[in-house]
This record gives sequence, structure tokens and C-alpha cells, in this order.
Amino acid sequence: MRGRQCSSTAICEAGRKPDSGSAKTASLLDSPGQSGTVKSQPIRPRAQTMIYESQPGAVFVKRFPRFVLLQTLVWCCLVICLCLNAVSVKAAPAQPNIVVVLVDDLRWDELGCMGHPFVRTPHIDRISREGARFRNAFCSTPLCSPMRACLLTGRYTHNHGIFDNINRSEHSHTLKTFPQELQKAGYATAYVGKWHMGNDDTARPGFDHWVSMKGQGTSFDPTLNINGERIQFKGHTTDVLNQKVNEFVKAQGEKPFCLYIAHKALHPELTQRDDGSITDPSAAKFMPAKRHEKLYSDDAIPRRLNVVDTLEGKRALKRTVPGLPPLSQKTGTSDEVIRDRLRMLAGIDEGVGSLCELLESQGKLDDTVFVFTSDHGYWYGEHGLSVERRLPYEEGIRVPLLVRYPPLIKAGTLIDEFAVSVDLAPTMLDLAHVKTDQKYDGRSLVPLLKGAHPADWRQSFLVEYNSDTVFPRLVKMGYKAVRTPRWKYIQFNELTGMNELYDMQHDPYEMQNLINDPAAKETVKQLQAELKQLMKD
Ligand SMILES: [Ca+2]
Repeated sequence: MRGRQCSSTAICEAGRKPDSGSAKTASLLDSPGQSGTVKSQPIRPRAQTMIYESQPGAVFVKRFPRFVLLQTLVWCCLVICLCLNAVSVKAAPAQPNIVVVLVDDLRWDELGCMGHPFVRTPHIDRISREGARFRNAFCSTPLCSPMRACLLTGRYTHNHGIFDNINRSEHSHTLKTFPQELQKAGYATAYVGKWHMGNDDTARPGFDHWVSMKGQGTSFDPTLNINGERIQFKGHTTDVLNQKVNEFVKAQGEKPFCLYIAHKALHPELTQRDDGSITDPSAAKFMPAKRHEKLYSDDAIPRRLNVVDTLEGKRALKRTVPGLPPLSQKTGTSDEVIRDRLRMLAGIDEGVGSLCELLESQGKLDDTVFVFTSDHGYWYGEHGLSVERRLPYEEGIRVPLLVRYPPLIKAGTLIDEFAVSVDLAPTMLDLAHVKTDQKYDGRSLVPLLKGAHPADWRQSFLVEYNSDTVFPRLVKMGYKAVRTPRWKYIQFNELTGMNELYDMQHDPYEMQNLINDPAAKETVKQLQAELKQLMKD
């Protein structure tokens, strides 16, 4: 029961090594097929052992007094190093500041620290280099509105009730979000950016400071609702949001704060109507800031091996859709659209840099938990897909997840256990030492961030999508899926006889559907039972 064997991604083959002082083999490990199988490898400080290694001849010196002298010197150096180390690592504050930077539609592999061959994200890479990088982080619903609710509530979509991108403004006012709990615990809380759980731009409960826009917002000259007052600004929306972020940080005193920044970038320019439909069905107009328009013009766009997927076995994707060509290499995303998305990312990277610099100048950076992630991925032609998102193939559900917090996390920590977006809320509350009665589907990532490998860590997670009608190709493709280190099982809600099963170890590019392989019968049964359990939990 083996699929086609692929050993590494096209990006890794063409790209530079991921940014990490320790990850010499990371480019291979970053390929999807390696997921969930490798333990974390934090960089271990070598200073103490180096003292002995750098004095190899010391113990062979014949004159005893000199040996004693050397030995004493070595011990003195060791003690001094240990003291310096103790001084440099600050104790974790009881209530650290919290910053979450959420990018819209950013793939997991679009950062310098993920090994991308040319994109420049030095400030985001710093979060990874000085903190932890999750190599198997996933979203649980690869669609804007539901995913945003998963991140804020710590619940799976079937539990929080923001099922799709239809205007669910009213319901979104009732969500039980983690900033509400932080606010109750004494935090100053701020939301800056795209809310998009409904088109309503008014403040949601739990935020002392509110800066947001209607629905999907615009790429330029945004009208922002700032604490109830609508003001139009000039310029690129990413820049305006970055400015609002820094204004909030500058206004803070000693009280701990939680700042949730949800960028409009890298989302295309369009309006989503109340019924979920969009004004530009091509959904391919990505608008970077003027100063970034020429970035990467000469760089060749890397593609993954599954852009040549014949879709054999993918009956749902092979359905004939009136007015649309069959999925193929021609229906994927163009090089220039990909460049425009990466150009939009440049503005976010600058904002991360400016925010870190500001926090550093205030002496607050190391007392701040700094999280960088995205809501879900995007297609660059894998399986012939482009704008549709929503589907549970790796490029759509993998997300970047970086966390910097020096008092707790060793610089350069790499984590391979499954992290899921529903983990964000309980993790933030755990770091802030806030107890709550709220129920979470996710689990605190703190033990992993500390370098532990809990024996009972999850070996599976749920991905779910409820059918919507925005993209004709995906009509009735709602599904529930379960991902384990070895398998991915996709069970469509409405389409019968079209389910899919992939062996993620031997077929990481998901090109051979094994659902009808007699040898997979028992595996399917087990995964169906697992799926049932995940829906029940
Ligand atoms: Ca999105």
C-alpha cells in the first residue's frame, strides 16, 4: 500500500536552508512527509562544555601546581559563565505582554526562516531565530471567518458556530474569546485589523481598544472604525495598521497588554457581500504598497511537485463545472500573482521589525510573548488549484507558527509535534497564568515551548469545512478530515463515493488516493472512528 515516493519539496530543492542555527537537516524535515515523526531539537548552549573542550591539554601538564592553577582557572571561568547566564535570562513575568500577528492567507513555506529561496523576511525570521518554530502547525478550517474564530475561541468550527464567510456579525459578538479572559485578569486588550467574522466593523466584547474595518477591508486608503469613530486614512492598509499598532504600544504604561494584529494582507482586493459572494470572482488582485511593486521581479517562482498532479482518484475535483475549465497546470496561480503576495508580505515584515524595535526601546521586548502565524494557506497550482483555499491538502492547512519569549523559550527551538490553531487561546491564557472555566478544543503549547515532549500529545487533529457557494468548483465539497502523522482521511459531507485517503509518509504530495485500496480498509475504519471521536470531543 505505497504511494509515489517523493523525498523533498521543490522549494527545498531550489531554496536556501531554513533559518536556524541548529537545523542542518531542516530543509528535508520541512517536507510534509516528515511531519509528526521527529522530536524537537532546541539549540543547547555549549558554552559550559566548550570550556573543557578548549583546554584539551590541561590535564596532561606534568607540573602539579600548574595543573591545579589551570584547573582553578577553568572552574572560575565556569562559575563566571554560569553567573552571566543567570543574569542574561530574565525570570518570566507573571503577566507577560502578548502580541499576536495574524497574516491573512500566508502559506507556511513563504518565509525566509522556512527556507524560501528568495523572499526577504528578516524581522519575521528573527522571531523564529530567537524563539521557537513549529514545523507541523496546522489550521483546523482553511477559510477566513471560521478560522479567525478558531484562533480566538480555541474551539473547532462545529463548536464556535462561525461556519463560513457569510455575514455572521451578530453571532461574532457573542464569541467567548481569550482576550476577554485576559481583560478580566487585568490586561489592556487591543484588536487592530481585519475582524471579518461578519461585515460589521464595530467593537467586539473583550477589547479596550478597537481598530477594525468592514468585512474584507481594502488594500489602500482604509476606513477604520477606531473605538466607534470611522476615519479614512491615506496609504497602504498594512502601513496604516502598523502605525496604529505602534501608537497603541506607545500609549501603554506598566499594565500588561494583549495586542492582536490581524492584517488584511495577503488577501486580494474584493468585497464579500452579506451572503458570502464576492465582487471579483477571480479573487486574484493582490495589491502591495507602491514601494514594494518591483520586488522579486527577476526571481524564479518555485513550484511544488504536485502542480503536475493528474487528479487521478480525486473524483470530487474532477467533477465537470459549467463555465470552468478542468483543473490542470493552466488553472494554477501565475508567477506575478505569487510575487504580488510576497510583495504584500514585505510591508508586514517591516511592521514586525518596527514593533520589535519599539518594544526593545521600551525594554519590553523580552517580557512580551510574540506570536506570528496565519489563518490558513493558499494554492500555487498544487492539484491545479489557486484561489479556492478551503480544501484540506497540505498547502491549504499548514501555517507558519513562530513564538518568541526568551524567559521560557530557548532561541532556535524547533518543535515537531502537531500544533493546531485551536491551541492559541489556551496557550496565551497559560502563559498569562489565567485560569478559566471556558472549554477549549485546543491544548496549551507551553510544555512544547519549554522543550518537553509530553507522551500524551495529540496524534491526530480535525480539519473541517462546511460547503459554501463562493467558488463554483467547490460547491458541495464540505468535508471532515482527520490528519495523523501517517495518514490523511477526507470524508465529504454531501458527495458520495468520493472520499480520499493519503499516506502522508510515502505520498506527501497527496497524489495517490488509496481509498479504494483493499489493503487500506482497516486503516479507513480506524480513521473514521478517530474522526467521530474528534467531532465528539
Ligand atoms: Ca484568510
